Amino acid sequence: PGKERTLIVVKPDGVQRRLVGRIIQRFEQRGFKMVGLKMLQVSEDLLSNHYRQLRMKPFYSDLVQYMTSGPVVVMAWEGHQVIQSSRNMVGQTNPAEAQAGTVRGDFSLHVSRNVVHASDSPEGALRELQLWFRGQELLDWECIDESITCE
Ligand code: DAT
Ligand code: MG
Repeated sequence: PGKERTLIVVKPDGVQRRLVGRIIQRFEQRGFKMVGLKMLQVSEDLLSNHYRQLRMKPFYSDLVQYMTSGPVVVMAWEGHQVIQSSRNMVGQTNPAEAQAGTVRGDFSLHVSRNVVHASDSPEGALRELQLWFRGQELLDWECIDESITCE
């Protein structure tokens, strides 16, 4: 079965609060492999594409303002069922409903400042990885523990 890849974004509040290292650590310790990483200031263009299904929501303009308020850290992670597993690791959209042990459940309070983005489906992950990364920014490399963590 093909290995999945997903997009994780540490949002501006996560960067401001110096949570990047702890978020990366959770994905590393789970056994996922980082295949892309960069810091950037998001353009409204990219963001309106990324969140295109939310354009009609009442919170949309606040969401754009927040997401463009400062740098974000964008990551691509690879591994067995990484899309669903990372959604579970990130927790519910509303931090008040997110379980303890999840990123949102451990580090955030309010739905509009929920620290991290994770792709929600194989189609979404593919679309978002292509949107946020150039092909050559995603690396194919072998990690020596792969034959141990996965069959
Ligand atoms: P998720 O980020 O869990 O995939 P989503 O795709 O439904 O959630 O929404 C994208 C982001 O939009 C979410 O992380 C935070 C913001 N958002 C969603 N619902 C909101 C609401 N009711 N009020 C304010 N912001 C909201
Ligand atoms: Mg979403």
